[in-house]
Amino acid sequence: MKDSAIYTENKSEDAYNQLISEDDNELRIEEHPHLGHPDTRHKVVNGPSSQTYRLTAVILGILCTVLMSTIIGLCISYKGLSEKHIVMSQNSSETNRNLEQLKANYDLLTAALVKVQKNFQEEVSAKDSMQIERDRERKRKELLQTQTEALMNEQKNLQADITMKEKSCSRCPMGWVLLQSSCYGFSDTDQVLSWNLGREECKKAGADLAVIDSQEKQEFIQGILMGKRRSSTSWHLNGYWIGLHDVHTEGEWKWVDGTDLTKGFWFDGEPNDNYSAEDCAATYPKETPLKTWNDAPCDFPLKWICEIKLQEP
Ligand code: MMA
Ligand code: CA
Repeated sequence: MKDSAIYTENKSEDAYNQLISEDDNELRIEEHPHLGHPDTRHKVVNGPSSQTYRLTAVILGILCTVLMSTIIGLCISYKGLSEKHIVMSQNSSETNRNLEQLKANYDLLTAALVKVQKNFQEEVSAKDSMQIERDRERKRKELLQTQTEALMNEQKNLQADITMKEKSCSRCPMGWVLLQSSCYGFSDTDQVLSWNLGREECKKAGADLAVIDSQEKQEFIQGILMGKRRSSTSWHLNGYWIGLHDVHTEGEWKWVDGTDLTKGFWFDGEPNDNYSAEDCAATYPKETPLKTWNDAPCDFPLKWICEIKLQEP
């Protein structure tokens, strides 16, 4: 039985070897005496073609293995990369969302910054305006201060003047006017007298005819006479006797207080001692306040000016 089987098997192997030989004359399969199966019992023999196949198969096997490994490796890598990609996509979405949020925040902040800048600008403008207004107020205040000081000064001077005038005026007769330390009285408008009679009237009031021995007195009295002037009356009838004469020596003018004339305020061409009969001096209301005197006859009827010299307080 066993031998029969081996025979059958040998028969089959022969057919197989023959078939192979028919297909390829270069390939020979040798029976292996120790192994029962053709795959293990035969080997490719007889020549380089068999070796080439084997080598090719080995190489192909290796290549397949490498390829498989590579494919597996690539699959693993791909899987890893896919996972990474998913994670990165998720991260990217998150990042995009964050970026959008940041952009929105940036826009909000920019708007807020613009608003703050605008407010700041307005505040600066308001501050500048206030500064200008404050400077203006300060200047106004300084001006008012200066004016107040000036007014206070003036008030002080006026008060002093009033005090002095009250002191002096109280010592002048009613209707007389004060200059420095003298009271001056003017005769009534419609009354005229000779130089001597006019002087008498002054003496009745404790005075004498006026001594006008300074420019200030001359101007002061002229101011008063211009106020009393009557335009209808002839100028030479509108004069006022003053305390000056040259009755003793022609041309030597003396004041009633005994002093000599040092400076006169004569009209042009005066004193002219007209008709050699003019020894008394009078003053007239004239437009030229420093040229108002004339010598006239002493018995000529004129108005007069009296003076009371006050004692210094
Ligand atoms: C003239 C002139 C004077 C003189 C008067 C007298 C009008 O002026 O001669 O010098 O004193 O007359 O009235
Ligand atoms: Ca004269």
